[in-house]
Amino acid sequence: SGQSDSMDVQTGPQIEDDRTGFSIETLRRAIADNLYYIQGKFPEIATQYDYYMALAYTVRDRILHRWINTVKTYREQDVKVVCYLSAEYLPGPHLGNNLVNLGIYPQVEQAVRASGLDLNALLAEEEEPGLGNGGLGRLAACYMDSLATLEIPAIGYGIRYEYGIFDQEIRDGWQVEITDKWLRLGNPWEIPRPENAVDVKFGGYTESYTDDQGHYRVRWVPHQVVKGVPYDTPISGYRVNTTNTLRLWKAEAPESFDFQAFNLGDYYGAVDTKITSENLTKVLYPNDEPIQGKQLRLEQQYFFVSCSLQNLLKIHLLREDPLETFADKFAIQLNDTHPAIGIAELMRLLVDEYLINWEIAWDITQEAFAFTNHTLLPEALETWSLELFGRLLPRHLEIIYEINQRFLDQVRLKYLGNTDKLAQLSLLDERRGKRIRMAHLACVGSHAINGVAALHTELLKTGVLRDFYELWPEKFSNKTNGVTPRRWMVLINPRLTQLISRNIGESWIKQLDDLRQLAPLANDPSFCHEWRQVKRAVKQDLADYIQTTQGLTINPDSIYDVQAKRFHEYKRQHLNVLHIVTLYNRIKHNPEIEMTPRTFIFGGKAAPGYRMAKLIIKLITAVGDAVNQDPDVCDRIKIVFMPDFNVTNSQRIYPAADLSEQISTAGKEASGTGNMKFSMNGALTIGTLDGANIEIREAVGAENFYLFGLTAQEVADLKASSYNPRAYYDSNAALREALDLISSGYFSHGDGSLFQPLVEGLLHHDPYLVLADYQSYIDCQDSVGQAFQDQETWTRTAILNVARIGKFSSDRAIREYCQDIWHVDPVHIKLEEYVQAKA
Ligand code: H53
Repeated sequence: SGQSDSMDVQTGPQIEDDRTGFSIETLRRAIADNLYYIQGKFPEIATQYDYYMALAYTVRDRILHRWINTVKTYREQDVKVVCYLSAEYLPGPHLGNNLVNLGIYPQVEQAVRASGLDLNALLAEEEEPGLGNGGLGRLAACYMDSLATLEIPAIGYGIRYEYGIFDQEIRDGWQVEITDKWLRLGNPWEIPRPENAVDVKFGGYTESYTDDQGHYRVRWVPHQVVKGVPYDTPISGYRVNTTNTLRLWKAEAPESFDFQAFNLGDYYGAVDTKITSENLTKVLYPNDEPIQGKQLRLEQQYFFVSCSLQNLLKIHLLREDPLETFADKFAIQLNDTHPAIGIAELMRLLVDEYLINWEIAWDITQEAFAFTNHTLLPEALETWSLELFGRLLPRHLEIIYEINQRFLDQVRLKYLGNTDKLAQLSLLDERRGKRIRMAHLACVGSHAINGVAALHTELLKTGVLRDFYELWPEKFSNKTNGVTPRRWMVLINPRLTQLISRNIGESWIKQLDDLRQLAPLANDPSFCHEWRQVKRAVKQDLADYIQTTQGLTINPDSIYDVQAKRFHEYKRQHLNVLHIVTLYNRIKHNPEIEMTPRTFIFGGKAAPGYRMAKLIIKLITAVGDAVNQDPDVCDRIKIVFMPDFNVTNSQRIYPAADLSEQISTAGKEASGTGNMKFSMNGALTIGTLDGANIEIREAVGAENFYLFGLTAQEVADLKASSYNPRAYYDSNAALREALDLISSGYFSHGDGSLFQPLVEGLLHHDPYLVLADYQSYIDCQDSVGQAFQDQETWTRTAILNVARIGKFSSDRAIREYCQDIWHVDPVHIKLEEYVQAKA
């Protein structure tokens, strides 16, 4: 054995020890050792999963060394820490990403081969933590990656759901939900920290008392107490030592709580308390936006926020810092309104538990918190009924009343006698049966408020948050979303990564703007040829996967036209289907028609209770069944529904796409992040002027982007002038024919009623203007089909897309948050010698 052959990682003094060494032989021995001592297996009976675990622990050991040094450094240097509060995280499988970040992918590949195994097979064994629904949770994971890579001290706080987002199966063309038992075989990436458990109170009542100094105080007498146990997962940065913590809370019964019942012989009652406590973090609510206003959901939100804030205060006091400096040491980001209750909770902790006076506590709170809004859908803005809220969190209700009163006093001074303003700004919605508006609480309690794309931020300022913008314009800023190129390029598209790095070096992986150096190569025929070969190989991989998993043959020379995202009417998967049916009709009318072959690929889950979204899935699979078997068309059109779209499965899809469908109704998609992942992998976009599409188009150049549809302003105007979808149906023969074919039962074995709700909804309501955008979409798709015929130009355009996509790195987004909102700086982590560190 000897030194590692890749010393890219700043490893410090290296001891070639089985837990830290990077040489192939050391890694091989460590895997064998872990198989024996962790899995308790010998090779003859070991499963692939056992080997995955043995490898995961091997990699974890190398990370632990860095993690411990990181935690130590943060403690010793009294640094300011970013605290990202998010009810959802979708980190995806950890193993591959950690290999990339540590820079040990090649060595591990060889060590695994030397053990007679295949790294890809082991990577495939990992169950991903599906602790989120979609964009919001995945954004949190990208941001954790960038924070570590930029060496910013950060903790991500969230919930350790025992069951993550359901697994999707397709049966008879319908979505079926299967519970996600992701922890069944153990999780090598987490370390439980029961010694850091905290208690969280629920229900009961409040009472006032006068303390020794004669101060009026309030105490909360809860009905129930739940214990929060933290589980920590290391988040490594790319080729830096920084390894931050993702701390997820699990609910348990407090040991002592029902001892009385136990002593009295009420064994069942005591166990019952345990069961109800553990229910709290049992399952992720499977709604993307809007979320469901259930009591258990509010309990989850309060639970993880209270655990996290108590934890922060504990860390702060351990550092022997005075409470007054709390906001100098922690920047707390609210990922949407889900953790907004944290504002009332920090006030409660400071005022009731740490006996700080209200004004000082309020200054600390406002200085510490910042709020990201992620949606414009009015129905997605969270509110809670006073009745439910007061029953669960009686003290927080009082605190919110107090915050509101002081806030409205301020508003009254500014808008003398304007009662409309008061009603519009109030934390309480007095109309809809008295509800607490969490977005208003988040705005009032934060020093910074941001949207997630330029258009979205502008629409916030003129729409849902306009009154707050008028009051505090200086609080508002835009932070366009970004995604991490480590996972979304390097890990998932090694062929493209190698091609790029061979030509422009590796700096782009940390400085994505360096991809600009690819631009001149778009005119280099041999580079373009290699690019095409890479794309072709990646498309073949996906074709092979679809062949194996679904028995469906697709043509890798066809356009891979992909729409992969949650199902929602505003995302308009049904507009995509209308295009497919239109092409189908064209071929049926004229079987000899010239048409660029296309493979339409769909992926995505529907919220289990969202009937229309599930019906759209059924429509796609039904059209697929007809089209894929029809000998007239199946050489030109194929339809694939990829079941169970999650991080793992998405990683096969983005690299293979030629065309990325970003076709939401303008003004509805806050940002989108899948749009960025497709572009980074060389797909061209067909899209509306919505969310980050606008900025992607600006970046890559209008001539390299397929734009169609109404603008957000035109959408608003059309809706204001009583939109009549039926008129589009009446005047457009191809549209009429497509809708009529669906209504006729052609795709549903003659059952004309199956898709009626969908078709009738479009004809009579069409809230997302599918029919209004239909012709524009079809025309645009026709030009895409034409353009694909010219592979040279297409490739050049794809290369330019990648060359100009640098802005959409989450590193850029995180740098902006650091500068404008958090005011935090990088902290370099040096590795202490291992032996010394252990001593
Ligand atoms: O957040 C993404 C955006 C996307 C938006 C999404 C989102 C959720 O996934 C869930 C709730 C919510 O309010 C918003 O729909 O446009 O890209 C990250 O910002």
